[in-house]
Amino acid sequence: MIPARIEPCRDATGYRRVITFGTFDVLHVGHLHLLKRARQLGATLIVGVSSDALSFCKKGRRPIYDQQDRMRIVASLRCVDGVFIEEALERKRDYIREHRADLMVMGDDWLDRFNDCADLCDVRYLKRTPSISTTEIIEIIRHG
Ligand code: C2G
Repeated sequence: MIPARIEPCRDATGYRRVITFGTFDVLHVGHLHLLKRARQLGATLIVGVSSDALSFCKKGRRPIYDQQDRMRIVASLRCVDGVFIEEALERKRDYIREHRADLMVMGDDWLDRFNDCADLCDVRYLKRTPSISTTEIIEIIRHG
């Protein structure tokens, strides 16, 4: 994991450590909106970036950018305090514990999929940004 730049300090309304997960391949504004909103909910945002192997399992294709580059790009965002590799969807509970998260945020395309973690931290699903996805971007680049 790339260490957090800022030491967490809980404010009166927010969470201390927010965690989220994703492939973040060919980063676009949908990703950015999700990350910024997640960060606004807490003092620190930690992002689990899916490994190339996990990404292949989820999407059935190799990501355009490999995991190291996707990690570098996400880690360089001002709203992100730390990144690590997400090896498996089923390891959510381990990651929440390892990173001492008190809130997990996901887009609502994953609605209710991770409710079993609610005994470890709060779980919130944010509205997905409409009309944009990496898959669509790849299609447009391929076929115009
Ligand atoms: N997202 C969004 N709006 C979009 C596209 C994506 O809000 N138009 C959100 C997704 O809902 C997700 C995050 O951005 O919360 C990352 O999206 P992906 O890279 O597509 O992530 P995904 O492959 O769905 O991985 O453990 C769960 C996962 O690893 C999620």
